[in-house]
Amino acid sequence: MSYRFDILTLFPALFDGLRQESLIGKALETQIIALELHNWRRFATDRHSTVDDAPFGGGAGLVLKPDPLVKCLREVVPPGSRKILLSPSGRPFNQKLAHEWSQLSGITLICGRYEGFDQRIESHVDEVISIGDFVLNGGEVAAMAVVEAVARLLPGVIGNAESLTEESFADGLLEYPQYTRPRDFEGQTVPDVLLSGNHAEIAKWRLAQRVARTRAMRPDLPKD
Ligand code: 6GU
Repeated sequence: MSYRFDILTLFPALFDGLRQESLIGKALETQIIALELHNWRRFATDRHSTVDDAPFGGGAGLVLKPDPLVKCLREVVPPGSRKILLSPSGRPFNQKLAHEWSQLSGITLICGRYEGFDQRIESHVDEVISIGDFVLNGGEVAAMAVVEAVARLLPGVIGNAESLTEESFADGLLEYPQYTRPRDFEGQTVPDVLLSGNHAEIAKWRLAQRVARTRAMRPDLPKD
């Protein structure tokens, strides 16, 4: 059975690039994942297929109407899929959530546009999620980030399972610096310890580098 991503979006063409991305593209081909796009504009009932309207109480911009979106949710979401609304006002997305969601049969990602959603939509979803403290024009780019983060944790998507357990956030520390050839690049040389062949020393150095980098770049993360 494929892991199923259902995406509700007014701009399905934005996902064309994601489908072609190498690892996601291969996972689609081998049917490890399925990516179903649903343009919920087709659930609008008026002559102009209206999906947004002026906010009660006044203010700039338009608000996404609840009726076409909720109708779409009712008709397309498969049983067992977690319904996730993408919004800058959501809870922060992180690696722990990616792991949690990778254990499900699938997730449904709801992408907004314009100024926001009618509040009553929230009662029809399981989670409201943001991918960071900045504002995007719509949830599509955020949805792609979530698809990648979850898909790469599924068995068979990444060849080397070791690269999953060693990487940043698997244990709350950022990654150690990596080097490849040449040994001297424009005067910047590879640290001697990495050329020493002493695996215990290399492991010690890498852990120290991870702690130092986490402290410097992310003072908000725990250091050990
Ligand atoms: Cl999920 N949506 C939008 N529109 N902006 C965001 C975001 C989501 N996460 C961070 N900024």
